[in-house]
Amino acid sequence: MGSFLSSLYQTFINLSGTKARILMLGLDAAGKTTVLYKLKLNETVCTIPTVGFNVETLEPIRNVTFTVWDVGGQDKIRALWKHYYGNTDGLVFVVDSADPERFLEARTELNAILENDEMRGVPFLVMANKQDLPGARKPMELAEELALTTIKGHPWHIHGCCAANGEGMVEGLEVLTNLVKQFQKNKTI
Ligand SMILES: Nc1nc2c(ncn2[C@@H]2O[C@H](COP(=O)(O)OP(=O)(O)OP(=O)(O)O)[C@@H](O)[C@H]2O)c(=O)[nH]1
Ligand SMILES: [Mg+2]
Repeated sequence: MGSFLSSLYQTFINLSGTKARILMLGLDAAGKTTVLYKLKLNETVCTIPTVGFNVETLEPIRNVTFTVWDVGGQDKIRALWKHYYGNTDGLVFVVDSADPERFLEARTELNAILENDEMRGVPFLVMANKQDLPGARKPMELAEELALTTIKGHPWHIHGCCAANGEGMVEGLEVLTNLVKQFQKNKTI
């Protein structure tokens, strides 16, 4: 009976599609807002540093509808990030792959986010952004700089992308849809 109900539930989810709340964070100028509007409008918008947040609902990716919260990353407003943690199904952490001087800062911020109780078990995607710039670190190199393999309790994936032309973003999010579905399933057990 239990497995019958569970497969019925799965069928329902598959038919209706899944909705997920995605939080997009990262240091200032990593490219979060550029990512968001490239995904939403397929346009490269001219951004200014975000004070506060932008929120957009995207077209479904693999039957998952992401509502993405892009929160400003300047140092003095990072204290506000925690107010967005509640009910997060997935984190997108955007990094400027061509800015090695700030990798340690990015790593520290990522760890602090993931250690918060409200983010327990939340899967994350690192967008290794700005792959078009000379000297940009490849995703595997960036994974090492951010010490991602030492992070416990959070499924993750890293993907190279370029928000300026859109390359790699959807592919990264496709992987995130699987991690988010698993996270949501675990929550209902
Ligand atoms: N070359 C290149 N530049 C990019 C890319 N993505 C973003 N940028 C540029 O990086 C700068 C910062 O981008 P934003 O999207 O405003 O960065 P942000 O992460 O939203 O910054 P905050 O709102 O301050 O947290 C802008 O000049 C963008 O045009 C990329 O893939 N390649
Ligand atoms: Mg922004």
